[in-house]
Amino acid sequence: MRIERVVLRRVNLPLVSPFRTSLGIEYDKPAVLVQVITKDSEGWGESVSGFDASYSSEYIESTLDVLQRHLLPPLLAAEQVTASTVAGLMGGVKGHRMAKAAVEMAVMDAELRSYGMSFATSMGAVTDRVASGVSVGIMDSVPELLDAVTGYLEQGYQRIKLKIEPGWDLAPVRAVRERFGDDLVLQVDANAAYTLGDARHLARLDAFDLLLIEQPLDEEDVRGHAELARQLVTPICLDESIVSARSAADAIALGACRIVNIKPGRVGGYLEARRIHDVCAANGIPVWCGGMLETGLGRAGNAALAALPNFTLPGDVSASDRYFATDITEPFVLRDGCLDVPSGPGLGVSPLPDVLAEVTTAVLEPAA
Ligand code: OSB
Ligand code: MG
Repeated sequence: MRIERVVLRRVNLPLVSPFRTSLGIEYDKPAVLVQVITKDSEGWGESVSGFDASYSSEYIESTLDVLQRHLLPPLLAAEQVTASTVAGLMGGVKGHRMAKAAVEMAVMDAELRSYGMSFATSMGAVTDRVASGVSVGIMDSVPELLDAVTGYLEQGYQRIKLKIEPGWDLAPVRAVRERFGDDLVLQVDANAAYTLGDARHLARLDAFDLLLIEQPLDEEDVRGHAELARQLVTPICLDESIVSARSAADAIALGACRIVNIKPGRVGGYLEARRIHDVCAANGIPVWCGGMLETGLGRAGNAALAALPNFTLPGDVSASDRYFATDITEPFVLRDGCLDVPSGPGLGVSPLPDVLAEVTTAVLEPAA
């Protein structure tokens, strides 16, 4: 298909409650939305880059800049662009995976809509509902955390992930395990807040029967994770360190992780996400779908991805109301601890024009 126009929107959605991690605190969720328009179809993509470069080197303004300056011009000039060729057309640009992921997502959505095929079907989904977990931020006190977890469990979330950092690790984990019992599926995420020197401290988490510890060390410290893995009983799961199928294969070969968190935005898109899923499956490594507080657009794609067969653990694919009072699509709701995988053409959801107008802070259209 030929792309006639691309419209970029910067949006900002207030979060229902502040989200604090070892990286900082977020009150709003920003995103760049990419709308690809062809003669007979249109598609939507969402970039997961944040306000700052604390999670990865990308951030919202870098995404807008690289899209306009480097990624979109060759696409607008190309006669033919498809989901499977768009990565190649952007291949002259190093890195910027979050920006590339948003473009690929929009192209894939437009293409699949023109065929009437869903993301789930095109990627090889084997289920129409996915188990939903929730990522719980760092709180001011343990009682406040216990209240938040109680609320999520009452709604039916199937597993709890606690954000941790030095000074907020053993005590909150112990309190949640004691309050909710041994059956609670519980895991933690450090967002790279520790060093290998903390190994003995982190080993104390072994007492709490965690499903996994996510990204304890620096994203580039893959060998450190392998060393840490030898000192912990709790399985290590990597998030930030896994940026491609190749990095996943390397981390697995080094023994740096027994589980992988796959975020399409972080790895350059849904097609690379599927390749990581396949590499992990071939190595007996279970995966789950991470999240970046996506709007309903990214959530739709993530739910479809999480329906692939090796996504055997509940993901950070929570209902819309865990994040926003009003999502920009029809809201995703929790039903028996699961989200339905959209089955309509493409993402199966579209932005609601009124909400979109309300959250949009800038509209940019790079010239063809
Ligand atoms: O590390 O998984 C992470 C949100 C922003 C940046 C990094 C992370 C997260 C989450 C949120 O944990 C997961 C979600 O979207 O619910
Ligand atoms: Mg993480």
